[in-house]
Amino acid sequence: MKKFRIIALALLLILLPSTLFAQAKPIVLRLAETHPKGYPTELGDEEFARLVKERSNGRIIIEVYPGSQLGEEKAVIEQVQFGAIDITRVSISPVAAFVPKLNAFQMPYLYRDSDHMWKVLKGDIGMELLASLEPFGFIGLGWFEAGARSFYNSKKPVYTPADLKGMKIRVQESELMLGLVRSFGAIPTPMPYGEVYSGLQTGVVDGAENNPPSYYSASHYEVAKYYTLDEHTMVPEIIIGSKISLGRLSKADQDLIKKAAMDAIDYQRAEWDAYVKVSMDKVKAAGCTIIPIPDKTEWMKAVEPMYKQQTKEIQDLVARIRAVK
Ligand code: BDP
Repeated sequence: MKKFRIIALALLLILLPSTLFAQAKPIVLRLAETHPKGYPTELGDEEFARLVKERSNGRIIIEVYPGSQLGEEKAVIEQVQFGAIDITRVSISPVAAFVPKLNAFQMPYLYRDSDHMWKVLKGDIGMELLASLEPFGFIGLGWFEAGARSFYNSKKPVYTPADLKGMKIRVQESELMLGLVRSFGAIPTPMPYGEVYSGLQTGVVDGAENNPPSYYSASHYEVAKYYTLDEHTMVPEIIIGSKISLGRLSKADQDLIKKAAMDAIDYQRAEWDAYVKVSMDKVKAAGCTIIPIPDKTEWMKAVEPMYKQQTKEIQDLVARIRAVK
């Protein structure tokens, strides 16, 4: 009996620290980010990770991998779908290839302004679209700001859509963006973000389109100095999790992660505004030709037919978005 008690005690001493250790081991989730450290979306990711760590008392750690370390966006989205990457922050543009409904959010000249877009994203429609990602293998966590996208090129100043005619323009891997560039009479060339700089430099493409922070931070301004502020789209960024990997966590932990992503939005938006100013100052100082387009009527006219070409589902969503006051 005594011998049995000694063995039991010894076992307890051996097992106790290992169970304590097992409990203390955090859940580590990898988040893929295209942009480099310090870019507003990356800072937003860091804030999201900080909130998750703090609110879970260090039980859940999100490791941010910036600068496309885990791959370009399309490949990363696929890996998230398969559960090989846990979370990513990407533009909704390439996600729409997997979840077509999202195209509604990147229609040209859709939002009245950024406030209108944020009312949509944080309201019922935004929540509905995040939830609609689940059947496709993703858990929609939240949105980030990405401002407005405009054309830039290495050839000449562009003042009207007619000036774009025949130009080869890089687009994201998105059907809708291919159509948009064609509406302006230009030739769309889909290409991963990481290849755009050399594409512009070697003349594989004449131009591309993006917001001021990307134009500046990816150094595209060095090789495409004409930037026309036509602001054709406002394409929100999205944070998506893998249904396979996040699905293994408890409902409470999934909710904690979702809430943290939503709560990181305001921080990211403030960082965004600051970085837009820095970017514009830098590209002006570098001698880029910035062409403001105060009256966008003819730009809007050129893309108007795109609205009629959309599915009924998207047309209905567009109508609801426009009705948000
Ligand atoms: C930037 C987005 C990034 C996209 C990139 C692109 O933040 O997620 O990958 O555009 O054009 O604005 O591919």
